[in-house]
Amino acid sequence: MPPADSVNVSESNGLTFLEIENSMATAKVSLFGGHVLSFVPKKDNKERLWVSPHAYLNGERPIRGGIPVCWPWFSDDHGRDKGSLPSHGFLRTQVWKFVGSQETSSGTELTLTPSFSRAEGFEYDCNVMLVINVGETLEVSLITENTGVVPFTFNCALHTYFHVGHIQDTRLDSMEGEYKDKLADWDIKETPSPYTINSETDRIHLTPIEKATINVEDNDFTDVSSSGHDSVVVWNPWQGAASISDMDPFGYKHMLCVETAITKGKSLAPGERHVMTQTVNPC
Ligand code: TA6
Repeated sequence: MPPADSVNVSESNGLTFLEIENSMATAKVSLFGGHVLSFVPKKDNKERLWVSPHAYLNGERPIRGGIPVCWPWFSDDHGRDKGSLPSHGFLRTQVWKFVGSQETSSGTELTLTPSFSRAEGFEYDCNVMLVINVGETLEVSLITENTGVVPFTFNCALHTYFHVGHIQDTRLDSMEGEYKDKLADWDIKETPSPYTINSETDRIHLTPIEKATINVEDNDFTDVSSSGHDSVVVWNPWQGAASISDMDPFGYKHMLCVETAITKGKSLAPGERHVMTQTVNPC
């Protein structure tokens, strides 16, 4: 089936991109990684996602920015020696298939599926789909279905890099409960209020917060709604960005990761299906 009228397929540096333009928004998706790179609502024409100017857009490395898809494990939590398997799983470094697209009353819906979902570290039969709706909001659903005969457990994240004018003018509202602090040996701490970012931050919030608001310069800018998750991850490398080869030393000033995630392990029985969704809602 040809793509919907609002979808244009382009190639660059060996990668295939889907460019979406409808009456509500524009967006760009890379088939490498099944990765959303851009979402600009027409309501204010402001880019909501951040992609590093030094991101590898040639398939050599995962893309730094946009919405990386982490699956079937988060970070190095794969039960093997650290570094023996790719961080954040094996979906963000493979070429996905474009299953189809359609115009809906709420925008343009795209469906992608990875080329493979069974690999070292996760040897189970399953179907994985990413359903992306580009409209007044950007809605991304990661669907995992157990098609095998034994149960399995997985973790995942929609590791979204949001574009912010300046991190020092940014606040994250409506966060609550406890978080595990990766930078303090996973100590459990209470979520700060107000939630501002003033230094390197790498936190797994253990309460499945359904809606957080990114507030930039004292204005609600973007609501981040989540469902089907058990955690929300907040990350900014701060000056550690200098040691990340695909970020520039000051890149941390313009991004904030707010990630809809499963980090506590979701078990799926044969035939069961799980949907985790993140909705980016411009305020
Ligand atoms: O989501 C936070 C995190 O797991 C951090 O610990 C951090 O290093 C980041 O993701 C980026 O990971 P990456 O493998 O893309 O460099």
